[in-house]
Amino acid sequence: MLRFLTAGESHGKGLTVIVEGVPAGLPLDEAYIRAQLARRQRGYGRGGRMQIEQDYAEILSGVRQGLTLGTPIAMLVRNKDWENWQEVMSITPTEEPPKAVTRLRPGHADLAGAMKYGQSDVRNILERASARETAARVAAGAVARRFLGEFGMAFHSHVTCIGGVWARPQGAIDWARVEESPVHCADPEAERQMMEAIDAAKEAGDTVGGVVQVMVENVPIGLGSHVQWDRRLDGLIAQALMSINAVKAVSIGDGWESANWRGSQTHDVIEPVTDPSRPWQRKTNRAGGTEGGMSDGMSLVVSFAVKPISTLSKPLPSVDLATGETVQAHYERSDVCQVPAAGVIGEAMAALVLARCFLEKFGGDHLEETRRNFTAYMKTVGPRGRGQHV
Ligand code: EPS
Repeated sequence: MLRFLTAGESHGKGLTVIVEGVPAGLPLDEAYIRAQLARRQRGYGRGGRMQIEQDYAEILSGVRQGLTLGTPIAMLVRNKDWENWQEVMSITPTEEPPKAVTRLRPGHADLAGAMKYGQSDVRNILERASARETAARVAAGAVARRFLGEFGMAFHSHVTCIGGVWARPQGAIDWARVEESPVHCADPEAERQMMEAIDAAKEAGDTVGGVVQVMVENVPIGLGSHVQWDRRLDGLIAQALMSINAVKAVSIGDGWESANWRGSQTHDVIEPVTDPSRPWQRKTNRAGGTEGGMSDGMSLVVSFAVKPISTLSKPLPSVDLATGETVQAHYERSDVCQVPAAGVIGEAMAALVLARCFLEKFGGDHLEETRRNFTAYMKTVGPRGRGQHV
């Protein structure tokens, strides 16, 4: 079973992550993980922090001579900004106690966290609630992605909306263009308008959210299961994406749109196979790659909505935690738009869920054992009349 845990505060020494359950024999290096971390840092509308950091995950364990050992993989992403926060974030008490953050930000974890954990300094909540933690998830996700890449799976994301501007990409998505795009968007016209929306929000001291679509190609049929609620792939994917900071909605395939359609317009017709490289063929992929809680052999297509960041340079009215009086919410610095970065985090979370389901299906303590199991299974997949019996 693949699992991972992260630790670390936004302005502490760094973020750590342990990924357990990766089979032995997987080629893995820091450069591969670094490339994913760099993608997370990019995007028009990010704030000052990303100028300070150059995220790098140092592998501390679980890899030897370029190959995983099957042991827990521990990684450390140092916070460069720690240098500026050593007093405030000191592990041992300082002579002068740091000034408490008390001006609650509507929309952040400040209020509920302070109540739940009995804190009078909101910093004790916001440091961990910060989306800085997602750097550790992307490092873990890079390991999962590297593993699934061995089986042909490819992960992408593109931004379909920022600040009410919707992309209308024509035809197949040009992923190289998306990577080059400052807002990770496939539609050049929408890209321009999205950047204008970010500029306008910045000018107004405000923030903008949007929608990202994650796509995973070559997902084998049969990951997840229909037999129990907590084994359904769609449910696992939704939970993982919803757990990303600021995500407020998840839609698989044409999930939201299908509420308006009839069944005959919604479901993906099963066709006789004309492409011999595929065991099954569907006319459309409105289901977004899952049916009955299992992958159906089509690409996984999931969209999720990211709300605008709650730290505003022109803060909303709020209440001071210490005095109960009306104040302006706390502001140090923030991003105006984090939607492109959310896509990279979404890819990482999808990879972690899919790797877990993949290992549940195929097992294997060494990559070659997993590969044998996978290859044997794939030979059984297809119309029974083709002689591919289980
Ligand atoms: C982030 C680091 C944070 C924020 C952002 C995400 O750094 P800092 O708080 O030092 O500016 O830029 O987090 C938020 C916007 C938030 O509200 O928590 C990162 O590494 O992604």
